[in-house]
Amino acid sequence: MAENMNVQKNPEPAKRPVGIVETVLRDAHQSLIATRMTTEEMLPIVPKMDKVGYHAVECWGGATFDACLRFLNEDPWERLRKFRDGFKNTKLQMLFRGQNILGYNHYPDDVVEYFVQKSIANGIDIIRIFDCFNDLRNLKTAVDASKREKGEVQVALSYTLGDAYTLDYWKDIAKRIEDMGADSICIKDMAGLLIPYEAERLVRAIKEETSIPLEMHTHYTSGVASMTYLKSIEAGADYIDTAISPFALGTSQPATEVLVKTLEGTPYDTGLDINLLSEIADYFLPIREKYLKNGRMNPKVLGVDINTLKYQVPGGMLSNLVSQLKDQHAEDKFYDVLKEIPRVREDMGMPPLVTPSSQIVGTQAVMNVLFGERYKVATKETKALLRGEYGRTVRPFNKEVQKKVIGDTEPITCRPADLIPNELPKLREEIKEWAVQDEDVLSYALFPQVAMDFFKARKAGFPEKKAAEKPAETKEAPKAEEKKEEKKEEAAPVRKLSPDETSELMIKTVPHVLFCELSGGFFPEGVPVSFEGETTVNGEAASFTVERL
Ligand SMILES: [Mn+2]
Repeated sequence: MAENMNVQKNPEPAKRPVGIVETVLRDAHQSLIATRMTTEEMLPIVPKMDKVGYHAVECWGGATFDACLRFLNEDPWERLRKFRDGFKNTKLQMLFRGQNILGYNHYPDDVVEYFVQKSIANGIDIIRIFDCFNDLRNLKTAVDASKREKGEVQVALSYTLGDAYTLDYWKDIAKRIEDMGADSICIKDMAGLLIPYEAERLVRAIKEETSIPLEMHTHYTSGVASMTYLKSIEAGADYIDTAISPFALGTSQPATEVLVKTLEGTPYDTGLDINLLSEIADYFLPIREKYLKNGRMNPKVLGVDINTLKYQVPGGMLSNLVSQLKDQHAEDKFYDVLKEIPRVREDMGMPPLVTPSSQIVGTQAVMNVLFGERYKVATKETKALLRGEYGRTVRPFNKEVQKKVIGDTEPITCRPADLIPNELPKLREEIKEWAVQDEDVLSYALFPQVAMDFFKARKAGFPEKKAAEKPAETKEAPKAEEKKEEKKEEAAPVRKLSPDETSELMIKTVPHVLFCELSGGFFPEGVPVSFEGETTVNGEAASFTVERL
């Protein structure tokens, strides 16, 4: 259609204020300090944040749930209720991994529905729902449940690059999201791959195709994020995700104050008060300093990771590779693995690389290189993926590879959760002596072992909480030991693996290790991490602790 270039009736463009979604209470600290900010550190600033006029505050979901139970001895539901009490005027937003809820595998529909119901009942207004394959079948139960509970539904596209991901692909999926009944769409660029002019094209295309608001979510990892936001806004994006400056940049989001100032006096003026924002920044500054000092925030993750742009692989995934290869004394294989990643991704149907697919592809690539033969050994997750248990990918799986990995097993083509029976009644029965609130069954459904440890600690009055207040470097390893001792007393004896055995095991369990630590965000290189897990060795239960830099 030809544009009429001669008529310029509007000297002043129409106002289109951009909504700001503040991420400091969820994604920002998930990305920079492995989700370790405590409720106690968050609550004092809530009344001030409530005065800002954010479109929403993202404060729950993603890895926060897991981290509360696993590392902070906190009840995530209690945290949510405290936010709800404090945020009287601001919408609360959460991130929800479709049929994976806040965990790493698919859960039955009754658990998904009850989780949505309880999230909204405890204070969530907006639920952002995504699937790592963009398989909309995996979102349907969560979307329908959110609508039933009168929640605001945002469906997020997991952004990625590749031949299959054309503008038509994104337009089509955006249209289908609108048709599903979503209240808004989000372009979720978890890796920082979306460059500014590409973002402009993408936003324009989606805005042409749909009439619901569009939100942009990206990370600063590759250094382009604020430019990407600016081009997106000019092209029609309605909301952007930003983090208050002490928890911005690096693997986190662009800084809130910077975007607010940039848009000031333009048609996109957010209307937010820069002085109020700077008071909020003042509050978070000492918290940043604390985590820098204790090593939880590593200056390395605050810079630009150019590998993200060069290899189109999420920055966190590359640092994972480095540490996996180090563990195997095979750092010289780094470039072989880098070449193997796109091949594995292709074999697996070109999925976006986001939790959990990024870990599955990355680990399988490592194994293919280390074992000297592709798919000689396949992880449990690779097998599940090639059986169709994570859903449908944009391209078909490589038939030969599939055959080699799963043999004659018939892959599933239905929505994976159709094959998972409901289990709430059974779960309620299992924890009835420990539950103190309805929500406990949901914590247990997602993270059975972690939740059970939490319930026990809660009953005992959190004796470990004092120890947890010590600096990060020293606190977790001994804590893990203590927990294991406790388990030894009450359950069947569990042998603790030696460091050598653990190292061997690492290669087999890496996906689980990463699932727990990564939880949808990045695993910043150099951040000290400890992880405990259980496995079976020659049919015997064994526990292990992994610590690495
Ligand atoms: Mn994110």
